[in-house]
Amino acid sequence: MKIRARFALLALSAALAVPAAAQDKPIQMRLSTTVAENSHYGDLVHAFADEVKKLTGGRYEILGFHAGALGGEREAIEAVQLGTQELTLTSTGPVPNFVPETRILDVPFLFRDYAHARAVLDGPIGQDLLKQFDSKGMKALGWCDNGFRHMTNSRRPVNSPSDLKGLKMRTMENPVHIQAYKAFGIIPTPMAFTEVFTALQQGTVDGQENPLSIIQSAKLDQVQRYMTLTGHVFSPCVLLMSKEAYDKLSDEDKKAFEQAARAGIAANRARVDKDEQEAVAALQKNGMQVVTEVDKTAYQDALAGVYKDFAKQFGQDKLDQIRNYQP
Ligand code: EAX
Repeated sequence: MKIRARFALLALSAALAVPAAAQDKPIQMRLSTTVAENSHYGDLVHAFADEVKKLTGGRYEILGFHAGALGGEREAIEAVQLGTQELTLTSTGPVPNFVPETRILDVPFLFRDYAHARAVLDGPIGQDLLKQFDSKGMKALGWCDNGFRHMTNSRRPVNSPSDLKGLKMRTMENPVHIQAYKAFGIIPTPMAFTEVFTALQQGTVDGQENPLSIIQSAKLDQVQRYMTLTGHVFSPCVLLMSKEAYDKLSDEDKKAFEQAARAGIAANRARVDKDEQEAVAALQKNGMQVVTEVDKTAYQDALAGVYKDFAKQFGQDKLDQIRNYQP
């Protein structure tokens, strides 16, 4: 009897200890990117994690996995959709394969500058697109900047669109980009970003296109000699959370995560602004030859045929709504 009583007491104290310990231990959530930690993606992850911690009194802990440690963007979106991973920060590259409505954002020369892109994404058009993720098992917490993409290659300086002809270029796994870039005369080779450095190094492809923030943080200047500031397309990023994980949050915590996302996005955009100021000089210093004077109308003209098709696909009115958007 005595032993039993002591056992019961032990069991009782153990049972009491469990909830207390569980309360102290934060709930951990994984947030992956394919981009180096020291980047506009890493800055978002850090600011988001800090705010989540602060706003939830440390009840949630965001663990950042950078540089493709958990795999490529397509795999990460799949994992978030399935609920086996809580969060990912991704470019729109593979997103249209999950949420086709977002394809319109990947149309080349749709956005004039950062102010225009940010206004559209933060305004009703962008917010409406975020809602389209709900029915696909994801909660999209906000649009951020990857940046305006530029062409790089290891073969020759690109002074006009005709210099792109025949270049084998890695593209994102994005149907809109692939269709448009074919019209430039390049040979598109879609692949995950996690494979790009090696593919460039080994000469599997001649070139690629990405924003300055990516070219610099991924050290692509080590494997690419030529860059042309084509700015041919704006590349958004999006912070995605598993709908399952999001729905488990209390209303108050949902608000905390959304506020933390806004802080993350502000950090992301501030870093992009800084990179836009500094990256070209840094890349030149590392030996890249950069064509800075670019006749953008020549590149737009090369896409005239594709634009006709985009107008059919997306509706000219929808494209104009974005082009002419005034906040
Ligand atoms: O999300 O795949 C790409 O080129 C993206 O720009 C990059 O991974 C950042």
